[in-house]
Amino acid sequence: MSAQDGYDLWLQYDKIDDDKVVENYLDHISGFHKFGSDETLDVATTELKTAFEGLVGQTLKELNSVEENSVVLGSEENLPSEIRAMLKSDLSEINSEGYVLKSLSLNNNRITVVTGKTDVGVLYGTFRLIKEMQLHNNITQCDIIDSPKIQKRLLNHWDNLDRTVERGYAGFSIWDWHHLPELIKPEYIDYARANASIGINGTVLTNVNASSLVLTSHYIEKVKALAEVFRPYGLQVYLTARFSSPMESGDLKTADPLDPEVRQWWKDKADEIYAEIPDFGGFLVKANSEGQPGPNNYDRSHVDGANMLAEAVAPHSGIVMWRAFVYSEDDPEDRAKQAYSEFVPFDGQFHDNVLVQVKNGPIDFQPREPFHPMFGAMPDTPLMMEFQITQEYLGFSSHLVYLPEMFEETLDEDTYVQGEGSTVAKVVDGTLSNKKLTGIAGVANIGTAKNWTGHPFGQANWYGFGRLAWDPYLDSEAIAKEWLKMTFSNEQEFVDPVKDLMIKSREAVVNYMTPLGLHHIMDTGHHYGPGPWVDDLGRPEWNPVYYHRATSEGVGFDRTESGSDALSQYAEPIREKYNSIETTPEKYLLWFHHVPWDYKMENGQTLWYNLAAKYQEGVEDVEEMVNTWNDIEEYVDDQRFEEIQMLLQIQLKEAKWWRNAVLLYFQQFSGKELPEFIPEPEYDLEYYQSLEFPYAPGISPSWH
Ligand code: BDP
Repeated sequence: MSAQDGYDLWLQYDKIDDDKVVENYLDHISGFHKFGSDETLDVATTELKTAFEGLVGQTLKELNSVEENSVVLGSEENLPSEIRAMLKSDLSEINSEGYVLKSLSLNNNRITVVTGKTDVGVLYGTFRLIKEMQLHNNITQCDIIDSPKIQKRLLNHWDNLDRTVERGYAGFSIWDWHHLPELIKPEYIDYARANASIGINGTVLTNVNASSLVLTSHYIEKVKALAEVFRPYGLQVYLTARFSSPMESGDLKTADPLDPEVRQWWKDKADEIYAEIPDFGGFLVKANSEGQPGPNNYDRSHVDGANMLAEAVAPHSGIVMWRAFVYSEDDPEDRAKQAYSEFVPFDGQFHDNVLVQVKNGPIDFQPREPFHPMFGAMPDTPLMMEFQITQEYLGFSSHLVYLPEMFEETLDEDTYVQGEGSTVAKVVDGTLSNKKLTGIAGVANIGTAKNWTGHPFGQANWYGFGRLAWDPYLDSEAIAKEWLKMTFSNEQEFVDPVKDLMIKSREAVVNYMTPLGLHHIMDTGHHYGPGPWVDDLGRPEWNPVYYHRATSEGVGFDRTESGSDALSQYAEPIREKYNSIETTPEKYLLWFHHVPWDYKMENGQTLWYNLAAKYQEGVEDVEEMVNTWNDIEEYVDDQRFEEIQMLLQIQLKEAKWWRNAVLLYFQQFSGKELPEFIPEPEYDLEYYQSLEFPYAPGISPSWH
């Protein structure tokens, strides 16, 4: 097998090694004909040609007319009326970005039509046709209709202008600001292709801890150059807006959102940007959070701030994504409660073009969190989901963790706000409260690494995020399978075990890092490795001890009525169910309760025993992953096989490190022996506590 550096992602068009499949494709496709002339249609046909030629090894000719065995591409309005008539009812089922892929017989000619309401729809349909071939599916009887269920499907890059990436573990930022706008790198095009292939339609280029420099005309030129590359792929650009920009990139004395000059400054800025980039998406804002400036600095509210920006971009159909990731500096309230407390009272007050962007859970991208209680609690405000694709708290790019399994868990959770079945997915896709504007964002794991994401399996998280953004009801297992087939091999003997490995990898990381509802016990700052002992940072909620609250009595954060009462932010029956230790799902036990070490759990064993068992299980899960991978060597090229093999060894080593360090630490409180199934720890607690990693990746200068 030839060496692969992973650059081609899931868009690998190597020749299909099954002759029957190839023959079948050759029998049914011999050329293409397009209706319309548009740069998007051009990229669609170019992609189809490249894919076809690679997959079946024959040139795909452009035809002058519709002939037998042609692929016919064009948006609804450009299709000839007879084809349009045949597809009338299919076309009535899709939205503006959806597509129809259909085998038809036209004047006795067999054809395959790829159409949509717009050329972007045609592009998405083309990628679907290509995918069908990559998956070796039969394309003789195509009858596929699909539309995205969420409108704004965005990547959020936490990329700084100096090319460092906050929480980035795959090298530096792919945006080469210094050489823009003149130098257009092929990576920009391939980035856009990859996103279009999974339906991602927007990208926020800059870090939420924002620099106002990007709003200067010098940088707007550079942003414009990227926007032009991305436009044919249906990918809009967005920027983060630093709230104090009128004072920093402008020369105003204030950034007070109610000050007329400030409001005018933002309007002018928006006009300036839109004059260069007519399809600019809008702004993403982190305000009054972790030291970022915001309206609160002027005693104004989030609504004042968001609406001011919304007014500036509204004439251009832009949107504002206002982040709800806030926890106030002097509020002693449970951090898990703060975003809800601060935002829910504002329900219904934001302008129509504002989305409030909420992280999946109430703390911060942990290996497992219950869903954020804001979902469902603001029926009159469009809430946008924010997932983190980069693995800040999940082993960076050294650990294989398949995140779509986790995304799916959150999307499937029932908020019960409007009775049973009020899932988070329904809040996000707008169906629960009939929202017009909907969105979902994933914090990107992309960098200058040759394979984009560092860990080759990190690509699956980018891919899977895109798929779930398109349809939040998809099954993460099915996504894993298609990704594996497109990225590695169609062989069932490969796909089945590795798909299982991927699915199990999520619970594995929960087990070896934060089982039973533990959270935020990573070492502080870089968040690499365990640090449950850290207790000396400036703010209480920056310290892991704040989250686990271990004492000789027990461990866990009491969020019931007797504790912080964060539970009251959830609807019934969650509130009642989770209020008692007995009825709380064990996976959330220590998230909601402070539990005695001797507490007898469902299996009759104590909490201490079960905690140890979970850590051990986590290590064994990784051992199983190692074994599974070793068994599939023959299906993967040497380069990727060996890289993943080595990375899994790092993961195993670190899983053991987690188990040993955390259990030795908690043992001080439980006062109990380690159960006999825990191997003698390699080092003592003092050793684990002494480890320092000053150069762990992912800390951006915005934190210094
Ligand atoms: C935390 C990260 C920090 C981000 C912050 C955010 O540690 O780097 O700036 O979230 O989302 O997870 O704003």
